[in-house]
Amino acid sequence: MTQSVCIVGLGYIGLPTAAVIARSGASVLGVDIRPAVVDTINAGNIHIEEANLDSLVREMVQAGALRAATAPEPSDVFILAVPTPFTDGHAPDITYVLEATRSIAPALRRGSLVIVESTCPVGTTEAVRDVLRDARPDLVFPDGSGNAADVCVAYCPERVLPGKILDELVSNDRSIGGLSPACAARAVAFYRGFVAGECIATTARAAEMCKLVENSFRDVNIAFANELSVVCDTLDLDVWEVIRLANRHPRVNILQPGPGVGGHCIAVDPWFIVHSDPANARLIKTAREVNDGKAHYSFARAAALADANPDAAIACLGLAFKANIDDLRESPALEIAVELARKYGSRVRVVEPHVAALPKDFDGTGAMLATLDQALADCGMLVVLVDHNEFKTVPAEARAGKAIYDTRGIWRG
Ligand code: SAJ
Repeated sequence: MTQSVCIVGLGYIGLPTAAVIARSGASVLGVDIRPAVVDTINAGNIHIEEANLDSLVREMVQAGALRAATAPEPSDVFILAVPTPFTDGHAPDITYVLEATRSIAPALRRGSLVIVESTCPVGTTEAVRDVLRDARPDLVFPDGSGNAADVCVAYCPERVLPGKILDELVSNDRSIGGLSPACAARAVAFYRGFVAGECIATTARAAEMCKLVENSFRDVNIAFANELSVVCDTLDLDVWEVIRLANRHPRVNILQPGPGVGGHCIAVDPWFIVHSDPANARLIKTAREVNDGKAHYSFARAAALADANPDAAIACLGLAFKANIDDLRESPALEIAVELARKYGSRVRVVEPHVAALPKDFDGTGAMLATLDQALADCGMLVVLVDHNEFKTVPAEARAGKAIYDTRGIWRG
């Protein structure tokens, strides 16, 4: 019998996951509280930008393997893929996960498998189980004693890279943590239906921590590169040249500096570890501060260049949090461009080929969205904030004679 799968949250993770599972032969219902998103998907279209996702979603919707709705329906498998933001004090906010949990509770049946994919602080899968147990006293849930449960509950973090999501959903290994060994085994069997990478069973708590550790590892390593970039500025050295040379050592592999770290993952998840043990997560916290500080530093350097070139219009190249995507969440490029727009108003042109209009943050500043060609023609100052392909290929003649601050090192030499 065709397996039915209900995925709650149709964002950057939920929608591609829904499409890939539909392609594996399951009958998939995607759930989102935003009616416009549901309508878009049911029409065979998508509301986010991700390589090759549009054609896969269209194909799956047309084949009847994928449909969307605003509420869950009884299913064999439920996947929660909703956001976990943090509060002002950097404390994790799992409200959306718990709301999504409550929304699936009435649709659970004996034999259902519930999987949390959202990035979560350690202990969240147990909290999800507790919410389900309260809502469904007619069903038995795993209690940690190895009891015979009616419903399996597991945690399996996504680890896909935006821009390569469809490939990595299939090829990456997965850490799959159950609230019992039986839950883990059941979830492993489910993921093996569409994952070519290895599916490794563990506990829910270890899988929750594993996800946070992966992104913290990257954040710490990017912080090292960003700290080096500031030190190299002090010493009047080209940091990209220094890193290129150091990386010739067989055991050195330094990442690339930039204007800071963005996105809803690496700029957020390390705080979940810090919050769980502030006294000991010192390096992780410092890395966050170094990366956030790099955005302030980049703004200050751009502002100094703007002040030294008072007649130049200023082109901010890129708003996205990284190259060749449309995602502006936690983007240092957006933060820097907005600050420049607030300070220099109509001198500022913003070039972001992946958005159709300037975000609201620019309202009232006087800054304008421009094409790359317009900005190159009009602006005497260029600030590279994102290494989009379009920017990398700007010829040297088009940049000649302009004041340039290149936070990504794309125009070296
Ligand atoms: N960045 C640098 N220098 C680098 C690499 C990245 O400044 O050398 C910056 C980017 O410009 C961006 C930020 O870091 O602002 C994050 O970009 P990213 O490409 O490192 O990662 P994300 O946020 O797109 O995806 C990460 C991935 N995690 C890891 O590589 C450990 C991905 O596998 C996760 O699935 C994703 O977070 C997630 O959803 O958690």
